[in-house]
Amino acid sequence: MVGQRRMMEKPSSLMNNTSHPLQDTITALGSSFSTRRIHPKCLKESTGLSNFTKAQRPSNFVFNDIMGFEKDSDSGVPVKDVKLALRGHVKECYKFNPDQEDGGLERPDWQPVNWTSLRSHSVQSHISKAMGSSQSKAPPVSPPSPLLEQPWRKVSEEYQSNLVFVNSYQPVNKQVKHLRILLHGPVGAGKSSFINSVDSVLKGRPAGRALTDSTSGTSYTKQYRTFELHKISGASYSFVFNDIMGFEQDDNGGVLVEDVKMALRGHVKEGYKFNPKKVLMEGDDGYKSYPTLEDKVHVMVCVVPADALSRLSDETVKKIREVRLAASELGIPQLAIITKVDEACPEVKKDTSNIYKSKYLKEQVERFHQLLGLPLNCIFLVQNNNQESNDNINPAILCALKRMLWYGEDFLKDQEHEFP
Ligand SMILES: Nc1nc2c(ncn2[C@@H]2O[C@H](COP(=O)(O)OP(=O)(O)OP(=O)(O)O)[C@@H](O)[C@H]2O)c(=O)[nH]1
Ligand SMILES: [Mg+2]
Repeated sequence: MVGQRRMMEKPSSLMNNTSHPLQDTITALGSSFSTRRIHPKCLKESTGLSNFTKAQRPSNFVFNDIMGFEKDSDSGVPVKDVKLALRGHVKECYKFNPDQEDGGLERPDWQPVNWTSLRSHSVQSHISKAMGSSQSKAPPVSPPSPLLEQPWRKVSEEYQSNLVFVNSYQPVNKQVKHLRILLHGPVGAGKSSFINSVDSVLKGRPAGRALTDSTSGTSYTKQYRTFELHKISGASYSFVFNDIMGFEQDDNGGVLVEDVKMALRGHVKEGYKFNPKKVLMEGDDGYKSYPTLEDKVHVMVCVVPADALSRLSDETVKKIREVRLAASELGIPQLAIITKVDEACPEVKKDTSNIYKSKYLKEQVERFHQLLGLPLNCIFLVQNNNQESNDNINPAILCALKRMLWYGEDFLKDQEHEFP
């Protein structure tokens, strides 16, 4: 076996797992097979990782453990020696010599091939034999499910109560009419789409006021815009979204970090067209000199796409992090939504209600948590409502929105105490 003990962990754990479907078969292969793991001799001899060791078991097959390959050509097992091992020329406990380019094993160390002892019995063929047929194959072991049994965040159960909360939400702080949510993140992440998603969920029909674009590359949204959402009655909800230009990979395009910081403090006027080459300054047309609490951002949401999370450039991550630190300094709470979950996970594409069951997406949440340092309970998964309405999408969107309102409300309450 080429590799380290890690490769033995699977069969070993299988032997120790009495509920595994192959356990009966493996037990039938030898009386003490399932009770003995790796022979103590093997463990001792292979500690240095450079010996040719045989893990002996009182059954019909053995494992050979050898030194591992290493990145450097002058360390690790020489390929030639592995080839010799394949042909049975390596004696038990032979110490590999990585220094010799052509393979460390000289002719005097060769052992004559004993074809009888060398006959390779794969685990597979033993299982077939134990099953009574040399032709029959081992029963297929189903791969682990890509889904958790239970969702790690319950969004469906809370859908109705979240809807009631969002509909009736009013900021306690009477200095503001609306709670302001700023969306930022890489270009094409789904910031504008998220605004449409919320609008769609609340209207119960598709909505598309925030214009979106499907050709990725440069920022589609270029202006600072506030979206007030309306109820069927015509009244407006007590929160607004601010949509801004996205971060681009290189420094020549996309919104500037300093401009996002300006937006956080309420200095960016409605309709301001971001200039990727020039920071908004006091005295500029788009600069609001005396922002009120209403103009300031009350909760900041970073939007990132699940299907490209692993490809976010260092530069983009740096920009997101800089903005996060600026928000923290201002005491502004921060959340994140991971969009395009349907593109990243086929199980979710099939059925969006699997969103919080997907193991892969949970990993992405953890990855983003590590990347940015945001607490796990502040990161939400969302599929934007970019096609026809899909009722399974709505609970996750509302769950994220409710948390935004909660956190923004806490911030506004604190401001009430600071500026009564
Ligand atoms: N499949 C899928 N596509 C999405 C999702 N969210 C957004 N999109 C698509 O992604 C593309 C970009 O979305 P936008 O909402 O324009 O992204 P943006 O972050 O506003 O982009 P910029 O304004 O350019 O910074 C559009 O074609 C959307 O339809 C999603 O959850 N799933
Ligand atoms: Mg946009």
